[in-house]
Amino acid sequence: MKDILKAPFLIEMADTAANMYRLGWDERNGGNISCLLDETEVGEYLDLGCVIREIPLGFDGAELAGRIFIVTGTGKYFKNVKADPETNLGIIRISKDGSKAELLWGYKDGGKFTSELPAHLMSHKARLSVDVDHKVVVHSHPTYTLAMNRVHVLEERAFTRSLWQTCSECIIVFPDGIGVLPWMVCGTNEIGEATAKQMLNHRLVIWGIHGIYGTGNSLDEAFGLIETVEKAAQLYMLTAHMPIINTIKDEELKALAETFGVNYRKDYLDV
Ligand code: 2HA
Ligand code: ZN
Repeated sequence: MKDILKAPFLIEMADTAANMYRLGWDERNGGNISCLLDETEVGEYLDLGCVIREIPLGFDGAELAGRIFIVTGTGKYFKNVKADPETNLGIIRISKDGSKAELLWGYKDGGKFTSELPAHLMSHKARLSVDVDHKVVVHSHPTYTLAMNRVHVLEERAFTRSLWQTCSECIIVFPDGIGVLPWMVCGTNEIGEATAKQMLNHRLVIWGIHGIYGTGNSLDEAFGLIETVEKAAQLYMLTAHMPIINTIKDEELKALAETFGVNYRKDYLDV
C-alpha cells in the first residue's frame, strides 16, 4: 500500500483548505469541501474492505451508493487541515442501501463529516446528472461576496448581471451564471434540496447572507469559480457607493461570450 499522506488528492485538498483560510474566506470552522474519488486510485492507498466505522447519513444517499468521497470534518478548521489531515478529513464510501457513510480513513478523533454533507451529496448528484466528469463541491464564506449579499438584491439574474458587468472575465468563467438562494437555515436537508435544484443549471450557488457553493471537475476549477466571483464582488463593493461612469454593456457582454465561444445565459442579457 502506498502512503495515503502522499496521495495527490489528499495533498491538493489540504493545500486548498490552507489557501482558502489564508484568503480569509473560512474563519473558524467555516467552509467545507468534498471530492469524488476514483475507487481504483483510492485502492492504491487503502484496503477498501476495511471499514473503520459506519456513520448514519440522515438522508437518502442511494443514488450515490458505492461512491467514495474525501470530505472535511464537522467542526474542523480549514486552518488545521494541512498539519493534521487524518483528524480533519475523512474518506467515506456511501453504503449499498444509501443510509450510511462507511469510514475508510480519517476523522481520527471520533469525528464525522461536515454538517453540510446533505447539500454536498445532493449537489454531487445534481452535477453528475448534467456532467459525467463532475468531481468537486466547495463551500466557503468569501468576504466581499458576503458583503455584496447585504447590499444587492438576492436574485440570480440581477446578481449575475452585476458580477458580469464588473470585469471582463466573469461571463467567460461563469457563463451559466450564479444561482441564488434566499437566507435559509443551514445544515438541513431542505437547504441541500434547494441547492441541488440550482445545481442543475449552475456550477455556482449563493446561500443568501451565508456563503457560496462552487463545483467543478477539479479542485482548481471549483476554487477558481469562487475566486472569480469573489474578485468581482470585491470590485463591486469598492465601487458600488460611487457614481458608476463605465460598465460593460449587454452588447459587449454578448460579443465577449461569442468571441470566447461560451454557452452563456442569453436570458440574462437585454439584447
Ligand atoms: O461547516 O460553513 O455552513 C461550517 C459551515 C456551515
Ligand atoms: Zn457555511
